[in-house]
Amino acid sequence: MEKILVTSALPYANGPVHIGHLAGAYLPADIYVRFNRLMKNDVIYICGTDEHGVPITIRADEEKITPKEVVDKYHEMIKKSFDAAGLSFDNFSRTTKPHHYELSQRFFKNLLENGYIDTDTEKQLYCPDNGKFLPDRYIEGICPNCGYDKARGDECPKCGKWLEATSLIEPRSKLCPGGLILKDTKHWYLRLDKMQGKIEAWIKEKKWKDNVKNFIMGWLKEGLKKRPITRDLNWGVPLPIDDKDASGKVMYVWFDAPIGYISSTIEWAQKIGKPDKWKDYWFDKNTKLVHFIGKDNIPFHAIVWPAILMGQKESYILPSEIPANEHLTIEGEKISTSRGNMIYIEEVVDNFGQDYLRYYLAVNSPETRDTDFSWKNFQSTINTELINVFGNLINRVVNFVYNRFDKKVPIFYENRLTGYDEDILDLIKTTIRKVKSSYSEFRVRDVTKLLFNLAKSCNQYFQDNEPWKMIEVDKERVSTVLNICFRVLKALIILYYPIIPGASKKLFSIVSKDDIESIDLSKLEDIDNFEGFIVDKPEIPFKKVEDNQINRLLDILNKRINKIDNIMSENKSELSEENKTNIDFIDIQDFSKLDIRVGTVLEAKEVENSNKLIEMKVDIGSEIRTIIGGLKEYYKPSELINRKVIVLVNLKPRKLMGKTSEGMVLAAKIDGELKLLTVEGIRNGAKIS
Ligand code: B3M
Ligand code: ZN
Repeated sequence: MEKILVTSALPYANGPVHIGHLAGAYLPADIYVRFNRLMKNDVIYICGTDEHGVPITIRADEEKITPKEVVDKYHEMIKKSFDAAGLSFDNFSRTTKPHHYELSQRFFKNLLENGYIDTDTEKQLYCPDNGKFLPDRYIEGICPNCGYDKARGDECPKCGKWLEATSLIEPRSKLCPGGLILKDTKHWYLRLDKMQGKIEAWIKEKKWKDNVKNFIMGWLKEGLKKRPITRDLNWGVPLPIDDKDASGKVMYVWFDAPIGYISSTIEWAQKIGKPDKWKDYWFDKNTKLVHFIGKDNIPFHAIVWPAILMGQKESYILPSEIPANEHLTIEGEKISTSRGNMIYIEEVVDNFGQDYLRYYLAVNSPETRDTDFSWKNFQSTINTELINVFGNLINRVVNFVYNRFDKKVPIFYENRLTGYDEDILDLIKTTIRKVKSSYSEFRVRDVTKLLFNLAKSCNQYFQDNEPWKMIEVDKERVSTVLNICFRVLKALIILYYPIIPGASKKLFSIVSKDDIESIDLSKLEDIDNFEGFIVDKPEIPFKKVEDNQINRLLDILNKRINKIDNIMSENKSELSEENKTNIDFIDIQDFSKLDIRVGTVLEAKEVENSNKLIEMKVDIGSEIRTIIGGLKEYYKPSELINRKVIVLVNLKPRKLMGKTSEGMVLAAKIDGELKLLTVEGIRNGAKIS
């Protein structure tokens, strides 16, 4: 029996989670955990929300609430979404719990006393306007590595490089328009440089996925450098030291967050009434520690976190495996909460239940490369694999036994086996073996392929044997065929359990009187003959995914993205919360590109065959422009004439309903009402700046 401690990255409690999160670090972990529970391994699954750091304070600023209110709100929301997806954590904690603070402070002290933390004074970016050192997430600039102009102060979202804010070219504040200056500040540093040798030696023996190993090797080759692990912020774990310079500073979120894996385990032990039980995992060299993460989190888990553990006084175990997944895209495009290109977990679960979501994300697991979630493909995958193949197999096999064999799994005539029968029996055995190794090596996509193949082969076997015909001719033969089909069903139902636990649990009643969770998969190498077993006719938990459901969901997604080439009535205020809050700052230079002027509407008429557009002639001082706008729902043409308006005059001319529009009249929209912007007492042609 193996002892396994599984974790999923602690999601920041700064916003809802979506299917991209699920596919990356959560579903693969839950599948692995459920598999190991069936193997009767000693496995616990630990997680919680990451409640510190600048992502939280940024969100608090945006929502105009306190950081505490932010984390309370999103902790609950995230937990609910994870429940909806069927994630079976043994404990789901929070990094704002008092015992987490204590533990993090103990970790810090140990490192300090062991010489792995020291202080340094460095110049950091300071905002004179609000009198503060700016946390790196509040800073943006050009990536020194790849030139991307929206690199963040901590990392570049484009090339993935971990950055220091001071290394950004032309750094700017996300909060203030004013410039930043460099100023001395004292911070505490983790001496990764002192740990290079230890880490190298430890990593050498690891057989990790290429994406993880390559990343780390790159870092090690550059040479590890000491990293500041404190921040000028008032939200986080206070430093456990008596030093006037420590005030106003807290631990860097990436220092305390992984310690959350331990504090959540401690909480679990307390909850089950065995307060010391966490030590059985964290201090036992035989524990396999498996961290499921998204690829962005590799450096922290493969280098910084092990270093923190190595520098302790107690001997904690180190990560054994770090399965890091690539990204999920949606409808071929990068997931982006600010653009609205994402799908919430509940959107899928509320419409189709958790099993379909889990199944599709398992088939499409971004294990070795980015994979895509597309609604149409979701529909065809579910309808083909779960309905037409697996569901159909269950139906026809169960119905046949019900109607022709008096609800009993029929007799297996061993001395009459054909080569075909033996092939299927073999396939059951090899599938069981291969599925087990795929699950234990984090290859869930392979599992789905193996199981689909077994179901398909069995369908074909049923078909080829024509039991509905043969039953009149040779009942013994048909009896054997159906017996074998039943073994396949049993194998499929058990082996699918980690992926679609809800469906498997229900379906298991067809082939057993026990609970599926009582199976010991480690002992299962074949499916025994269970002839005579009385079959329970189940309600098949699979319903076809219909076109209208998919079209509606596609529509919702598209509306959210609001791709629609907007005429002037584009309505930002109706967009989702994210659009309101994730401000994409521009420079004054960007703004000055807009040529906006005062004008007067001289003529206005409806555009033929359009239920939105009105064509106007607008005097902008120097000339008269034809401008077409989506105003019909809000204004009669006659109401527009003689109005003073604000016109964007250097917008590229566009064709709308066959007519060219030479500019845009500005308007504001709120609560479904649109109002033209207007001015008084300013001459046409006056430039707005
Ligand atoms: N909260 C980053 C993330 O959610 C971070 C993970 C912490 S794991 C200890 O991607
Ligand atoms: Zn970059």
